[in-house]
Amino acid sequence: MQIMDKSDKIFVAGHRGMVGSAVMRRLKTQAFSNVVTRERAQLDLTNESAVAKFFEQERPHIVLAAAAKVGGIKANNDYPVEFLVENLRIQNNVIRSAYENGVRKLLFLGSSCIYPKFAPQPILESTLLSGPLEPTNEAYAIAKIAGIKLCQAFSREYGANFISAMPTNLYGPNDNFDLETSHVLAALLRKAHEAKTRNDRKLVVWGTGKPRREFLHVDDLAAACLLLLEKYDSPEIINVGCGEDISIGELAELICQVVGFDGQLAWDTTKPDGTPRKLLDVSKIRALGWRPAITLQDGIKATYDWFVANFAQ
Ligand code: GFB
Repeated sequence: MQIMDKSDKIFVAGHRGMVGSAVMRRLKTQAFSNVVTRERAQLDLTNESAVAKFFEQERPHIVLAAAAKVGGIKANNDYPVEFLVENLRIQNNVIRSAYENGVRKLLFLGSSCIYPKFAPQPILESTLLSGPLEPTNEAYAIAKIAGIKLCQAFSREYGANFISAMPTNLYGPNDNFDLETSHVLAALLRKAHEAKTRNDRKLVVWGTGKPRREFLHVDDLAAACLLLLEKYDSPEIINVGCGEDISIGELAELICQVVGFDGQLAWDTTKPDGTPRKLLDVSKIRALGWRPAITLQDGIKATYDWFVANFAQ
């Protein structure tokens, strides 16, 4: 077991994103004093030589690999080339340079979409690569699986302490609220807010509303990331979720209630449902003593407040 020192140099890749910014907040409250970041304009993580040079100069002790091209079901389905190529480049550059520059520990973030479309629920870590993937996010999932396998290869071949966590569907401050590329929770918050503002009587939700998803507030994930960096030293992947799921229809109703939109829901079934259910088995991380602290209702309220303060017109 390897305990982090508060003065360890920690590189957060992707610190402006929803996950990276939550990790930054958490590192600050936990008094980690030596955090390194780079803006995208200063360091292009898809550029192999630029990443190598950055690692040679900075030589961080710990790396949190939270940089990725991410998006909701539509973006994933429409742009498989970009999701595959960009994510492979970023993770190959970061993981390899981390090893070559003596990084003591690296945490790679995957996604629950790496599991087979029809994996038994709740999904055990051991079901990875036991069946076909959900087609709408296959490219992203393949990239993430390659990242996991690269961390495991560095661990097996060279003894690196590179671990991988699989978060469930995330939401929270700094989420993407663009309706074409966002995930469902952010999209529905924005749609409900705008429908309320315009006094619409109808809110259009994609798909049938039947798929079930598990939602975790990103601040809970950030706490899990720090715990894993401090306590988890196995190359075996580990799930991070709240252990409960909800249908998209129920989520839409909850969001309308929080936002105060009292019109009707309408279903656009020309849009894909995606995987029918994605609920993680979280026994492994629970055994390490981690529990999420934010209920879905409270998390949605807090995210709506953030959206109103930072995004809404
Ligand atoms: O969050 P989401 O885009 O991603 O969609 P996935 C979840 C469900 O919500 C799908 C429905 O059944 C959507 O059809 N949905 C309803 C909507 N209304 C909307 C809407 O306005 N916007 C969006 N985006 N969805 C993603 C993967 O899958 O999950 C990624 O594509 C990633 O690879 C991420 O892993 C966590 O849960 O289906």
